Amino acid sequence: MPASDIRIIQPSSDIHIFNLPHYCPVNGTVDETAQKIRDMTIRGAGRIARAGSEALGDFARSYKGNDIDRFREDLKKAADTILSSRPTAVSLLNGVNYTIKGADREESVDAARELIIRNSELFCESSLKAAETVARIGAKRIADGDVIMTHCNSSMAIGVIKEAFRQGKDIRVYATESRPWRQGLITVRQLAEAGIDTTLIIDSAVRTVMEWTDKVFVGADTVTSQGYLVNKIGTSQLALSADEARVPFYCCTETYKFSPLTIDGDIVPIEERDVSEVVSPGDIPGSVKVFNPVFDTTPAKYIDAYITEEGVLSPGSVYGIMIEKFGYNRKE
Ligand code: RI2
Repeated sequence: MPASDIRIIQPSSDIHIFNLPHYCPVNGTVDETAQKIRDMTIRGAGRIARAGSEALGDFARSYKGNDIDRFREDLKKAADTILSSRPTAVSLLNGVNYTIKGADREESVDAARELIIRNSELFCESSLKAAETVARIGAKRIADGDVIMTHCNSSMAIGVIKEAFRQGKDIRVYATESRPWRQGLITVRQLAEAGIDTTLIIDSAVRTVMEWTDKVFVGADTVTSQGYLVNKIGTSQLALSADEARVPFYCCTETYKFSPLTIDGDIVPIEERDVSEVVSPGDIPGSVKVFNPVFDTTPAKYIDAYITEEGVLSPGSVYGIMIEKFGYNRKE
């Protein structure tokens, strides 16, 4: 059962599962985008942040009306709608905050609109640029002949692996299935399409395969001020197995997945999704409970480095970068 310092959140709506989408053009209304994030048509910590930011940009672009007070109220509702879609990845919160930053100081709807559209474009551009930088930096940690393990479907980890391969390094990759959503199938498809020697493993094969793995690369949903990693359920098992086998464990992440809220003591909420993702009706007796947490926490001591657009960071240096990027607004 969950440890006492983890808060479990249940999604409120029905969930459509097992369709494994990995790309979806956004351009939707705020409600449509929030729904696509909730049902995981749009997924991945970086992608949901850009989708949320773009939806707010579209909200501003299509806003009718000239009453600035009304605009601020509607903007807040739109931001809250996006934020309510998934609770764990702080990328969504940081993306939304970046997009609406300064809008409350504007005195006309036109000025606020322009600011939000510009912020949204800047956020999406800098997010994609950060991904390129992380790929370039991370690829240096991969040597010719390396056997790599990755978990779930992280565009950041995949970017690093693909960049190393593009540079001509001969690598092999083991990718976990990542039950229950099986995002690992997206990963193996993406790696195989790039021409990389790829093997799919079930989640419980991690410890066996770790024996001949050279390095582990995973993504992040949230990184705390203590340098702890919150990522797809099962990540901590990879980290423990890697530690036992003396295999370096790297997390590839943009710094907007760092959570400034954790400086002030906030606990990262861990999403729990519907039972139907794990079992079908009739699979098990009705008296059996099902626990389906989506993410877990890996303590800093199991993480060799965070590979970010600001460079390769130790977990202990996350706090300093967090203060630099987000400041610290203590809640009194
Ligand atoms: P990128 C995913 O969450 C996985 O936990 C993955 O490691 C993380 O987002 C980061 O993804 P989910 O949306 O930003 O599948 O690296 O629950 O693509």
